Amino acid sequence: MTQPQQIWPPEFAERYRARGYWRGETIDGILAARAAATPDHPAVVFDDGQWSYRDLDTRATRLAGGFTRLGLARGARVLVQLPNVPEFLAVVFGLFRAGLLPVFVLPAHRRIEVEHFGRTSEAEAYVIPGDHGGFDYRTLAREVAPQLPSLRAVIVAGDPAEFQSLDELGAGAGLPDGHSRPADVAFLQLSGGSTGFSKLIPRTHDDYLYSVRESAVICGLDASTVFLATLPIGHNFTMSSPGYLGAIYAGGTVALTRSPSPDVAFPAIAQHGVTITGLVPPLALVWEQAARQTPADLSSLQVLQVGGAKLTAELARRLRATFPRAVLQQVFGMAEGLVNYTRLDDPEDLVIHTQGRPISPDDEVLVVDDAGQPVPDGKAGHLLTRGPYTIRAYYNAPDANAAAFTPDGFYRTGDIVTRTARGYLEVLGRATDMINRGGEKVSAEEVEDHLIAHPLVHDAVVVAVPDPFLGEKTCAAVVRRDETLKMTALKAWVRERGLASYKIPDQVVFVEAFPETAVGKTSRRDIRAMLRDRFAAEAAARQAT
Ligand code: AMP
Ligand code: DBH
Repeated sequence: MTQPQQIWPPEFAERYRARGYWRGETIDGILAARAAATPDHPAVVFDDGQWSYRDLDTRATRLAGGFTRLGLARGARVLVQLPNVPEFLAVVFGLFRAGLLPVFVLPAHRRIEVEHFGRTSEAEAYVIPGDHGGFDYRTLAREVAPQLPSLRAVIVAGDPAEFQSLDELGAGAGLPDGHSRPADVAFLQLSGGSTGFSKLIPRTHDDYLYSVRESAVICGLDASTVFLATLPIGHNFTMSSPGYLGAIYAGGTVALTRSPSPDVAFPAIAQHGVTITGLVPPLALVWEQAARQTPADLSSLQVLQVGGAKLTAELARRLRATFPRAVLQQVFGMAEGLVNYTRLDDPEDLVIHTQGRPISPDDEVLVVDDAGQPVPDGKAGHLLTRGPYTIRAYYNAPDANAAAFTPDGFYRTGDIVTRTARGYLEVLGRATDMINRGGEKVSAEEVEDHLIAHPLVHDAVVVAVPDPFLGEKTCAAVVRRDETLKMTALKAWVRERGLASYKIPDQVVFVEAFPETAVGKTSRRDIRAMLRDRFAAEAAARQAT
């Protein structure tokens, strides 16, 4: 097993350093610097309290000591599956400080995913909440831990049962700075999993901090910023665009809410004086409706970001009307690197119709046809990119790397875009079979594998079908072996196999056979078209009655 690394060719690394993008800082070093400069400023505020920069820094240092005493050596991987609670920040900064690598598992992930991330990263520890959102993560840990031979410890933020208590881990002596290094990998993010399983994305302190620092400038952050982490805090958007790291970089405050729903999040905005937050489009739809009649005072909100999936022009217009004091900002990013923003002073037309332009003058963007030839501005093509904060390789994934990167190091994003003459991008869709279910990415292949494992399933193909609420949702076309197999049983099967519930097919359609291409392969394109027609016909029939 090789240590995670991320390597740019020397001439690129030299350029990125010479231009001041990579500055030789570490993420935990930024926290230490802010704690030294403004120790009493609130770093994180939550339901029933707040931690100053001094508090957060002290907790991180103590946890760094605790993790080290577990026997974890520099570079070891730690699964972190915490919700939006202050302990998340203490744990993550503690790991950075000890030179340990967090792997950002999302609270929605279940046995199959956690095992996959644990095994591919050879994780040595796993940090969970006790109960959260009506789910007991200790039960999950009991299932997963025996399958992960590298695992030494399960640590619980809450009642630990037979596991280790996070409070106790952070009660001993701290570990001083100096264990993390700027050019080293700081953590492993998760890809959306466009081909089968989600891959691990190694990001260095240097490259990530560049994107964070510039994001903070683009989004207008300063010490008066209060960033509300509305989406899951482990996600790349919430972490860095500008996210909680941007807020801390600027010496501002991170506010946390346990739920993104308006009845919880709106009072939190009013209570903490939130100035900026980020949403995915389905949540933006819910907020837009709730904001029309809320008694909560949302006037502190200066910037409302929407990203992760395509925001329709219609919803963009409505958001601007319903949140007139806030600037709407579109964010088109990926955990692999490249992030695009509409700028705060951009004209309405760009904010409504585009997904923004890249952070850096050194973000190289290519829009190419199927043969790899550049297409003119305004024409649709595949988005390829390379730059000072975009990875050159996934961790331990030679096959995926061969497919996802060009020989000269461009990342194939899988997105179909058009580019305007001024360099703004509009996202049209995905070339691959990843379904974007309102920002939650579902790999068709992964779900198909589970469906096909059912003894009564002959074959299965999962495709995206349009959904007015989520943008896309999943539909499984299934050729069954026996008519006794019903939709509910098939959904239950997928659930019982331990997949996150957002991956369970929204719809199941039984068909006699799949359409085929000229060489006899199953044609996803035709299945998609068939299902689209079928749903359109059903919708029309419903309207007619
Ligand atoms: P992930 O692999 O989970 O980091 O997801 C990144 C992908 O999400 C991108 O490649 C896009 O397909 C999609 N995405 C992110 N932001 C946007 C956006 N603002 N508009 C359209 N698609 C987006
Ligand atoms: O969807 C994403 O992955 C995403 C969206 C907005 C992202 O990683 C980001 C901003 O940094």
